[in-house]
Amino acid sequence: MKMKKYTADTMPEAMKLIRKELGEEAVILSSKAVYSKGFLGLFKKKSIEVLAGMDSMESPAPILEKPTIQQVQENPNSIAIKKELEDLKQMVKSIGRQKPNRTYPDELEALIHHLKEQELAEELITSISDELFVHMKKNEDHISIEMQQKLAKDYLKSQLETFPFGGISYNKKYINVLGPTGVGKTTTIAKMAARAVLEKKKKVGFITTDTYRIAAIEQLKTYAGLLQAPIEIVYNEQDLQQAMQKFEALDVVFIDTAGRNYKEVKFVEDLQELIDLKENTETFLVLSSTSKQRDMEVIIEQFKEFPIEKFIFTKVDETNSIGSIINLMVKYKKGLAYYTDGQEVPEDIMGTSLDELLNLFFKGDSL
Ligand SMILES: Nc1nc2c(ncn2[C@@H]2O[C@H](COP(=O)(O)OP(=O)(O)OP(=O)(O)O)[C@@H](O)[C@H]2O)c(=O)[nH]1
Ligand SMILES: [Mg+2]
Repeated sequence: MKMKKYTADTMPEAMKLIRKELGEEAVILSSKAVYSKGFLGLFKKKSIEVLAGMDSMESPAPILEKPTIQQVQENPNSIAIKKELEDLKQMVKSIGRQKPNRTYPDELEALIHHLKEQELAEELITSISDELFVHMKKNEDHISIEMQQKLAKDYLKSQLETFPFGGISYNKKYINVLGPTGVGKTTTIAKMAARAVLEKKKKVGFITTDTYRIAAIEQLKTYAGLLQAPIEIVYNEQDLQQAMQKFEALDVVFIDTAGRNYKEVKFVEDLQELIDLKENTETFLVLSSTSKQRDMEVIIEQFKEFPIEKFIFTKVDETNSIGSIINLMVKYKKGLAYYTDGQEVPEDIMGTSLDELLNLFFKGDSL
């Protein structure tokens, strides 16, 4: 067992030092606040002293032979030594079993477990855990589960509050909905359009560039029919220009594209040029929350030429972990327009606020 004392101004700083030197397997053995003497008892400076240890890999414990009964009889001190040896062995064993998170007290285990289950990014989990630990140390080693949740929420809030939330802003006419194949773009457009008509009394229209499949056109036509809204199918730039003219009197126009259109660079460039992206268009990137985070990152990179301000996450009903929503927002500095949680049009769509997202995130049953 390697042990070392660390001194730092704050607990997170001490933890950083310990992690750097001893690695993730380190365990905190004790911690206390120490005050420097100061001048005439004034200007005292507080720092944190932490004793950390870890089961050192470089210097394995010496292999000691079990004392035999004969030896015990021969040496009366050996009973005490044997007892000490056993204690030491137990200690080393239990440290060996401790995984990285065991550097935190047991009280925090349920919350940390929940964050892990939700697949929140490791850095975010570490920052939250450190904050909770510091709070505990300041409060005689006590922290309620409500307080843990509150502090965790506050931390995530501080990471997310600068990004835009909520659905369509309605200050742009065109809503460009991008995303890979099958994530639910067309279904989500139908949900958004229904809300625009029913709740906001907007005059809406649809443009689809998804000309690969008859079924895809029919799918959007069906929704347009239900809303008694016009739809234009565009095969080229000229069609698109004509459609935009036809829709001059409308308030909101949804543009649906097939995921695979994005493989055609020329098409995408034309589309971008035609629609005055900055002035007239609000662009959403649709991702399925059932996808692996790494795959979603590749997709986001693919769409980075587009002025995407907010994500839409679909299929939240089909997953138990939504940490990737938060991870990706933080990583790519994007907002969240909606999340969708089912196939029913128009019901299964939620225009979220930051608080609603965090409530959803902490709703899980593992807490
Ligand atoms: N469970 C669930 N299914 C959804 C949700 N949103 C969409 N879907 C389903 O996902 C499937 C694909 O939806 P589409 O809207 O056709 O997807 P798309 O992105 O337009 O697909 P392409 O046009 O082929 O690129 C459909 O079966 C939808 O009903 C959701 O929030 N939850
Ligand atoms: Mg589609």
